Amino acid sequence: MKKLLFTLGATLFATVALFAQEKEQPKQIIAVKGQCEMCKKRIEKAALDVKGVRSVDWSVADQQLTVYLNPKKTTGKEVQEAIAKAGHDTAEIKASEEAYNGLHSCCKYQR
Ligand SMILES: [Cu+2]
Repeated sequence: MKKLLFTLGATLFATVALFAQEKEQPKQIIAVKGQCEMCKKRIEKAALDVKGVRSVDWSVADQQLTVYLNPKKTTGKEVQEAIAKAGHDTAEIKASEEAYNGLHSCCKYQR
């Protein structure tokens, strides 16, 4: 009985994991706040440094990052965490006060 329950649990877990993986899209468009070309470099570098990210493009005008990633290796959330660490607010993750204050004065976007 115990073994059966374990098998059921493992199967359920695998199904959920698979579902979560399927939900992660290889192309994602994420809102990221920034101000200038320097921000663009910083945002794109932070995103590209995440393992599994293939290519990125951030637009100053749209305040949006287009990212192509390998869903088996990373997630949009992970990319956002890396960008927030670099000082830029994203759709789901806000940069810490410290990270924001570390930005160049011309890069301090409106929050
Ligand atoms: Cu800037």
